[in-house]
Amino acid sequence: MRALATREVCILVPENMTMRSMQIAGVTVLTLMAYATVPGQNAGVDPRPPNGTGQSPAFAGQTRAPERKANVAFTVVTVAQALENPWGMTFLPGGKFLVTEKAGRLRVVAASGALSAPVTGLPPVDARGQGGLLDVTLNPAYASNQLIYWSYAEPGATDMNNTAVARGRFVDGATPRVENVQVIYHQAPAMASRLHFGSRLVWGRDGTLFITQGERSITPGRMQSQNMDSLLGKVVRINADGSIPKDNPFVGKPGVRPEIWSFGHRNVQAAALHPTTGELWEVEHGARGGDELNIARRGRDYGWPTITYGIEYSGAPITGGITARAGMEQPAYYWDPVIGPSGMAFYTANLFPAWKGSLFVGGHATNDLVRLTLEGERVIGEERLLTNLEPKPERIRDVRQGPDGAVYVLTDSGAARMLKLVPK
Ligand SMILES: [Ca+2]
Repeated sequence: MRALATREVCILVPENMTMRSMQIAGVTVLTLMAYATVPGQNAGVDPRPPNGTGQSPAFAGQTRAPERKANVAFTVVTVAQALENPWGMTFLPGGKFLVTEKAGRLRVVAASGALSAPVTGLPPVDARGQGGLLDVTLNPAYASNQLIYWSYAEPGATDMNNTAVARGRFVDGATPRVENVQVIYHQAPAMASRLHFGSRLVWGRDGTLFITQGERSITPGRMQSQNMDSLLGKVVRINADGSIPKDNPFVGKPGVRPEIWSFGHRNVQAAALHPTTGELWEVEHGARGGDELNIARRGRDYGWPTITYGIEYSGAPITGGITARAGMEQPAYYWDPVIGPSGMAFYTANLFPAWKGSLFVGGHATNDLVRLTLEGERVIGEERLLTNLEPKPERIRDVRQGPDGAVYVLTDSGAARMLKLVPK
């Protein structure tokens, strides 16, 4: 069978049945469509068939939201180029940027686009595979304390490594540096894996820091996503100095790591605070057909690897192909086929009125920028932007709203760019 997709419906027709043979058989495509529409499941913006055959969304609109274009005319400005696999970015007061490069370099990008020499003073990173220098963020009181925080793959003994978070006082200048560096968080246990490090750093409104992580992909790591004495496959919440907030959900529970905020996650590389509710929203890399948008709520179980949409990347079913279980959270939305989510940002500025309230998600696998239209906690529309990026489509690694209201995007390659979307 193959999927025949349009903007509205997705139907299955026998592999050997062509449009012409359908017409000869006296069956019009439109008639087929009328009978084959799955209630609540549109074709969505992605014409490819789903990987998870025989799986149904838990509620209408949980996947393949209809295309909803904002028809915004924008110009793509190259802010900086010659970045080597940039991963995360943040905005310094005064118009400069901090940008991480996966290989282990943190750079200051001037408003002119000029790249600084690498910031000195960072601890070593393990840049193999998906590891490296990952996200970067400013302390909420940066203006008075100049503290910056970054996440990275921390090398350990022999082949071992783990996600870690460090902080230090940033000193700008001809040779920028960080001082008084402290590693305030180590994901434990370390594993011998080059995959699934997460990670994004997001400040809660109360000044606590959420760290999104992965489960290291290998089976012994994956199976710890549901183990509460392990930090693998967890979103954790710490104070700005690395101590544990007293109101974390599992503080004082024997056998449970007190850092844990939520669990059952796979590999969370996109996260942002919802601008109205202040809750942590995240998009995680799922199985083949199981990228998920979740609202990571305190103490909740997001199901991995017990439940998931999609299949193993090898093609095999995952734990029997179960997509739902009591006590486990359903994603607010999922993509099958996947987008390879990278960074994300809620758009709240006035520069693009038609985008206000949208959620942008980087498509690392689809070479585009995903724009979701939200209605409360539901996705009601999807649009793909930057699909025709000049001179060629590029992987999108991060997306942020700038202080100027523009949408900033990092592409990902050995010669990548920081782009800025501004009104035409
Ligand atoms: Ca899940």
